Amino acid sequence: MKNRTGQWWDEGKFGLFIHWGLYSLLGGEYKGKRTDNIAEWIMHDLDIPMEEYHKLAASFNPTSFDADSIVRLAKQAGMKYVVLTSKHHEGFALYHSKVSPYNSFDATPYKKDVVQQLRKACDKHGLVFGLYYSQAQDWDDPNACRDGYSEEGRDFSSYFTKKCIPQITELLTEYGPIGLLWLDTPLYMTEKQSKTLKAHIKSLQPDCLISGRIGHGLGDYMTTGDNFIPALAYDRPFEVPATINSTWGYNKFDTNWKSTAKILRSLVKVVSRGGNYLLNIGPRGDGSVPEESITILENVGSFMEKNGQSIYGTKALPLYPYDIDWGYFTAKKGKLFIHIFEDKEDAYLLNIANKPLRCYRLSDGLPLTLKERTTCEGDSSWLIKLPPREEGEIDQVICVEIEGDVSFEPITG
Ligand code: JFZ
Repeated sequence: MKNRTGQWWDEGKFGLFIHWGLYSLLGGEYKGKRTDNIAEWIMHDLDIPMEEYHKLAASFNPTSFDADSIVRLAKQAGMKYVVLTSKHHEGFALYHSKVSPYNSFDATPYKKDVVQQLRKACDKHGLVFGLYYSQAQDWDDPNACRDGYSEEGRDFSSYFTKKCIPQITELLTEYGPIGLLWLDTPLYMTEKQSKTLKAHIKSLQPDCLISGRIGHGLGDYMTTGDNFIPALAYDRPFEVPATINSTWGYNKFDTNWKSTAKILRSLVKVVSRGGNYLLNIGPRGDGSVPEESITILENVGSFMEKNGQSIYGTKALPLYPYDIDWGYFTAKKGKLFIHIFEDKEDAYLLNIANKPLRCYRLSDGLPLTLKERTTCEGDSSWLIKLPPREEGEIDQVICVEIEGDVSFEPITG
């Protein structure tokens, strides 16, 4: 990012997204009917009337919610920031809002402020705290957007000035520094409204980053489509929001957990193209985190503990002229990291212009031999002898120390 404000975000690379709300109590099913879409959309997709949906608040008493253990899990996974859904499209706020009593403090037997709890835990463990806020869709407000299709008779500006702006004001004035406001689905917001919102956010907290989904290209960085990874390094900072199974909000029927290998590959791929990876968990209605997500995050954590240096603070690489199918590069000044996702005896690479100074396995510094040659066509080549893989190793990271920034040669043949 151009401004210093975004330094933690540029360097951190990896964050935890938390989708949690009243929909979590339903877990993808309402009165025997299952939703076939992302679970946090259940109110909309199964047409649950507002008055019916409100009743969920009366049973929101998440005694197993433990902000501290969630933030510890994120930290252990190597994540540097956390983004919580302070209010999703359903309209229910996870904090003590004076603007609307439809919140976790006033409308539930729980009577607690979730935003506050997570704020404290993030401070304790040194993670940056961010909030998701659905600024345009609010299915509890008859004047807000619903889905972009049936909006007649609505007075969006009334919702915008009476709920959206005042709630964002609360979030940015009562909870200390918010690293990032993750806005979403701008729908019918005009450019003027997005601009007003941006100016408002920056006037309250100039250092608060704004996600790309504020609309009209006004975000501090680009947000890609969910689970979509740009094919090439991008000329703007970007973030890929990603699910850990096939839903954001908890769905008890969704057992489509991604493997740790798949998650790691996505993380490395995103980072090699210069982006950030925001990986989601969907706690259950009682606040507990599905065990499968815990295991995946712990596995990613053991990789990050040994190899984090190949992720944090790295920059997008120039385009490598060859399509290698066994791995990816990440890089920072003076270092090229080769991520090897297949069991191989050696890594043979062409057209890397830099002079290699030292080569070792990143996890423990084990020195490796790198033979540098020029091919008969005149291109440079490196042949690195790889150590045997460790038990269960998904990504073997090799560090090659080089002079300056990585640069690749065009193919001469
Ligand atoms: C939105 C939300 O509707 C969803 O519930 C979840 O919070 C997700 C993170 O964001 O869904 C989107 C928004 C944009 C795209 C896809 C899903 N997109 O641009 O591809």
